[in-house]
Amino acid sequence: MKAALITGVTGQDGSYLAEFLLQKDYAVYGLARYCSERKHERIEHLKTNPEFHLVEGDLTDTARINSIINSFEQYDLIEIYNLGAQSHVKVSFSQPEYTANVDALGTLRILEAIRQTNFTSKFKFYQAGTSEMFGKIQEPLQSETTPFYPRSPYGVSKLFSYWITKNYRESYGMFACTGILFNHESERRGEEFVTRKITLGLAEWLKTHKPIELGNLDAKRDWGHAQDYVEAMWLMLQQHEPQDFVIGTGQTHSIREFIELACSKLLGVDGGVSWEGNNQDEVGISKYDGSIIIKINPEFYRPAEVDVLIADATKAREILKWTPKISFEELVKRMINNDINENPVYRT
Ligand code: NDP
Ligand code: GDR
Repeated sequence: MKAALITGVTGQDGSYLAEFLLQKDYAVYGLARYCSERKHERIEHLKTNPEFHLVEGDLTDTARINSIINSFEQYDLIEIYNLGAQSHVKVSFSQPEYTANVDALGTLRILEAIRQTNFTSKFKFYQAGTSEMFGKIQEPLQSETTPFYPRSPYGVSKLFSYWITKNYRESYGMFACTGILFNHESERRGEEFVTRKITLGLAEWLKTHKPIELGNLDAKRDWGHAQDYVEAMWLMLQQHEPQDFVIGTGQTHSIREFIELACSKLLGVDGGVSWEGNNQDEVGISKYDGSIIIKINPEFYRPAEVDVLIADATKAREILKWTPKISFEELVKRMINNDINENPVYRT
């Protein structure tokens, strides 16, 4: 009898991971926060599955985390995927303490709860680490051995979680590891992250010609599709030994390139966007009808920026046999199609 507990099950990754694990015959428990309106759009379709159970709780609530962890004794194997987090980098600058409470101490609460059970060896623990821990990059390609240099309260909090996970592994022999995942997006991506903001913004622009307001267009990210990345999380917990892995595509693209590709998918190869002006006065103009698609709003700049990220996922390729299946172009196409067609894909 095997069970999985997913914190952050209502989020992008949590919803894909729950689907993935249900197909593999796990009893899946998803931790969700109490909210006044119990609408969990990304997982609504899973609620009728008898193997899927919602558990109410919050990562800031130690007693509740302890009681949830203790409730799993009946199972032979329990995999915990700690995906719950205040995951927005910009928000972490305005809410640093809350971010640290959830993203750093939340991890410690789970690890300590596992350690205090009398069935610790039944657990395997996955921590959702991030390329934001590399921040101001110290090597052109970032691997498991690249030194960290986080650039936000979010990145610093996640780095605490990385080290505390390693510490519990080394101190208590727990099966606990961190996946250092680079950006991954999807049709279910939160609306405040730049890729979804662009694809939803383009859908709106088609109807109303309202320009999309963005910050830094020159940052570069290594973007993959979330569906590929949840498989990597699971693979990490199927290894004999707990180890940390970098997961990414090895390719990087700027926000500007994402916009250009999204516009060409939307408006055809002869459509697309051209750029005029500099810095805060820069605008992206539709080649199709000359109207403004993109404007800069300095409100979306960050106090400290992560300029470029590129994964070296050689270790994952060699040990986990993991490679991403969905290309950057396919990712953009899927997101555009989804948002233009207003066709929610929250169903399998
Ligand atoms: P989302 O922001 O989509 O989901 C975050 C989840 O965490 C939501 O279910 C949210 O619940 C939950 N959550 C937030 N605060 C708490 C809390 N106090 N107690 C319990 N649950 C909470 O993130 P993603 O799915 O994109 O990412 C999953 C994880 O992977 C996160 O930890 C993120 O930091 C990390 N990560 C993400 C990457 C990416 O590119 N997507 C890359 C690398 C790491 P609610 O719905 O109630 O808000
Ligand atoms: P990121 O993702 O910070 O990499 O964190 P996000 O999409 O928020 O930003 C990517 C880059 O785009 C620039 N940008 C904007 N970003 C947002 N959100 N809104 C804008 O209007 C905008 N304009 C430009 C940003 O400055 C940045 O450089 C994501 C999250 O999922 C984290 O939880 C995760 O750990 C990392 O990816 C890997």
